[in-house]
Amino acid sequence: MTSGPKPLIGLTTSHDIKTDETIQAPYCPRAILAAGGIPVILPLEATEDDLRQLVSSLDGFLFTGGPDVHPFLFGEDTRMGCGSVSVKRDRMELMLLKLAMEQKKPIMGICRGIQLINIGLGGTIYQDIPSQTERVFPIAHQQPFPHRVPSHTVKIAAGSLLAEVISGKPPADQPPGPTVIRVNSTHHQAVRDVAPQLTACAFAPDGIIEGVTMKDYPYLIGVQWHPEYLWEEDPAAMNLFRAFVKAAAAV
Ligand SMILES: [Mn+2]
Repeated sequence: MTSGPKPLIGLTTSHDIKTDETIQAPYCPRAILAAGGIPVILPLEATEDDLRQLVSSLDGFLFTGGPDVHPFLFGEDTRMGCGSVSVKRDRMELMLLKLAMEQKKPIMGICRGIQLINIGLGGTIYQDIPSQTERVFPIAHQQPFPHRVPSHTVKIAAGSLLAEVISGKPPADQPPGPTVIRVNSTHHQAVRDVAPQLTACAFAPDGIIEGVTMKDYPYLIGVQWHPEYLWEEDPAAMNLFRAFVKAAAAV
């Protein structure tokens, strides 16, 4: 790691719509700390001016997992099978995404995060994978066992930033062909139409998109799985946090 001050990583927080409390599970903050950054939990009620100041002051932004994104935000009515939403969180995160991108700050998205980024840039998502897709071998994207145990494979496109980050090696040092890793899976929604500026670069065996990157942007990676439950034992998951924190340190 660098010897200077540690990069400050802003994290979006969970919102319990029944009690209106914000909740922060410790897994993402622990992973950021382990990767050499300092996690900073962002307030749900921050105004646009507050967020602009936070974006200027912090070095990178992690869009964390959480509930479904409201379908109106990608131009759809609410379909049967859609889950609960937080209007407050949708609003805050879309504002944060816009401001963070204006200042070209490194961005990472996890689960809801990849979907939110895709929607913010004009893409769509499946509101409910099982009822909206036909798959020959339907992967259990809501895995039936604990999050720390991987459940399906993901194929990562050769030459993509994600392949480089996951392997920790530059493209020239990677074996030819896609990189295959084992990931966990706790989602019933997923990226459907990829936003014009994004590139899908990771896929589950049933074709569901599990990773995106953005060309012509300093650093943006979204993943559909949850590396924050895997990094202690899985070098690929640790590399995702390390590369993000390193990119934030370089800002
Ligand atoms: Mn999955």
